[in-house]
Order: sequence, then structure tokens, then C-alpha cells
Amino acid sequence: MNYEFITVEQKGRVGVITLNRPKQLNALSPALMTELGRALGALDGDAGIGAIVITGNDKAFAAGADISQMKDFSYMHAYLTDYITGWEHFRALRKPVIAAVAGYALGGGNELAMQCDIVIAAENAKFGQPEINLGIMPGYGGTQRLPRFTSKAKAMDLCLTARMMDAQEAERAGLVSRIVPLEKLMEETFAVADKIANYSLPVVMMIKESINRAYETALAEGVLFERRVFQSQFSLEDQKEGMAAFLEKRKPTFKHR
Ligand code: DAK
Repeated sequence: MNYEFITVEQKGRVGVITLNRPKQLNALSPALMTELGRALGALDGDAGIGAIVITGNDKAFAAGADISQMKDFSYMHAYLTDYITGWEHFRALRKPVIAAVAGYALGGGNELAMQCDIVIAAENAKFGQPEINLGIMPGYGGTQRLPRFTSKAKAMDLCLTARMMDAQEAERAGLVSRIVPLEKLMEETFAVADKIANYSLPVVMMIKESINRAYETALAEGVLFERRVFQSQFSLEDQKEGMAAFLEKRKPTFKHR
């Protein structure tokens, strides 16, 4: 597939998507988001892919939705076109997605990172929801995911003051899973993605699905869901291989079934 605003490459079982509007700090235009949705769907449906990475460049992961493209919207345009429900690509994805964030992850950029399953930050990463500066509020999940992933106080602070938090604060707050030096961001992220991608794919998918239940159901329902999925894994060839390999003191070879 040909893309104008992103690049896509495959390294082993890992698909890497790079947002590619550097002059606009990777501002998320509708065209970029359409391409991102197509690329994510294609990688998620590819049996040779076990994990996906989304990244930007050293200065920006993404500085938000493209302000120049929304400045003249009317309420009726936004409502009737359901602006921009078509960006909800992530809910349907079954394979893990890792955000590798350097530089700015602001507004829709931070919301994009929060839709990923793991966020790895370079030391220069900056996260924020500065929409209030523009006379609007977050609209891509920021007011919902930020308090769940960090805390109510942190979400209020960021959304109501527009201040940015650095990588250290974001890790302390729970938004970021690890921080790495900028020059090592892609190497370290790829190592994480490659590790995940070479585990049993059905087990990886079931873990992702189960952890996501923690955000969408009550605890008792989530625990029951986990129990049933766990029990089903005794039907996997990979479970037999994984346990046999442990007992035989060798590395397992997973067949993703
Ligand atoms: N949109 C369009 N262009 C942008 C942009 C953006 N979000 N951010 C940066 N740019 C452009 C700048 O206009 C500038 O263009 P030129 O002047 O060179 O043509 C170029 O990128 C470089 O930016 P700066 O010159 O400003 O660079 P600085 O280093 O001085 O500053 C900055 C970097 C990140 C602090 C600054 O660019 C900035 O504050 N950017 C805006 C950040 C922002 O407010 N983001 C929130 C946007 S609103 C939804 C989905 C998504 C959303 C809502 C709903 N649904 C699904 C319903 C999201 C909304 C938003 O994200």
C-alpha cells in the first residue's frame, strides 16, 4: 500500500508505523488518520505480525489534531459528520500496539498514545492536553483515559491548565511504562515489540483482551473473563510446547496456535 503521511515497515514479526508530517509536528490530519487506520488494520490482520509500533520523530510524536483543518468547523458540521468517530481505529485491534514517544505528544497526540497498549518514552517526551488554550476540550478520549491511566487530580491539572508533563512525571503518573534515552528509543522499543511478537500470538492477544476488560467491566466480571480465557489456553499447542520446553530446560518454539 502507498502512504503519503505515514511510513510502514515490517521487521521480522513487528510492524512499525511512523507518522510522517514533520513540518507540522505530525499534526493529525484526517488524511493521516485515514492512512493510520488502514495501516493498523492491515498489520493487525497479517498473520506474520505479532506486535505493532507507532512512532513519530525526535521532535514530535504528534502535536495534536490539525488545528488548521478544524478551525472553521461549525457545530452542525462536527455533529452531522460525527467528527471524528472514524478515528476510533484502536478498539478493533487485537494485537498489542506500542507507542514510542519522543518530543511532543499533545492533545490528540497524547490521546493517540493512550490508545496504544504500552507507551515507551524518550527522555525528551512531553505529554499534555492543551486544548483549553484553543477554546475547546479534549475530544479523543483525553478526559476519560487520562484519569483512568493516571489520576483524577493529574487529569484535571493537565486538562484545565494546559501544562505539559515531562517523561519522568508521566512515568510516575502511570501513563508511561518505561523511559529510555532518545537515541535508544527505537532500538529499545523494537526489542520490546520483538519479544512480545515472538511469544504465542493467541496468548498475547488473550492477555491484551483480558487487561482491557479491567477498564471496561466491574472487577468480578473481569476476573471471570480472565478465568475462562485462562482455562481455554490448555487447548493451545503453544501451552504444551511452553511447559514441555520449561521442563526439558530448552527454549520453546511457538507456532502461534
Ligand atoms: N495543528 C496544526 N499545525 C500544527 C500543530 C497542530 N496541532 N502543532 C504544530 N503545528 C505547526 C505549527 O503551526 C508550525 O507550522 P508553520 O508555522 O511552520 O507553518 C509548525 O507545526 C511548527 O510548530 P511551532 O512553530 O509552533 O513549533 P514550536 O517548537 O515553537 O512549538 C508546540 C511546538 C508543540 C509547543 C506548538 O506547535 C503547539 O503548541 N502546537 C499546538 C499544540 C496543541 O494545541 N495541540 C492540541 C490540538 S487540538 C477528536 C480527535 C482529536 C481531537 C479532538 C477530537 N475526535 C475523535 C472527536 C484533538 C484535538 C487536538 O489535538
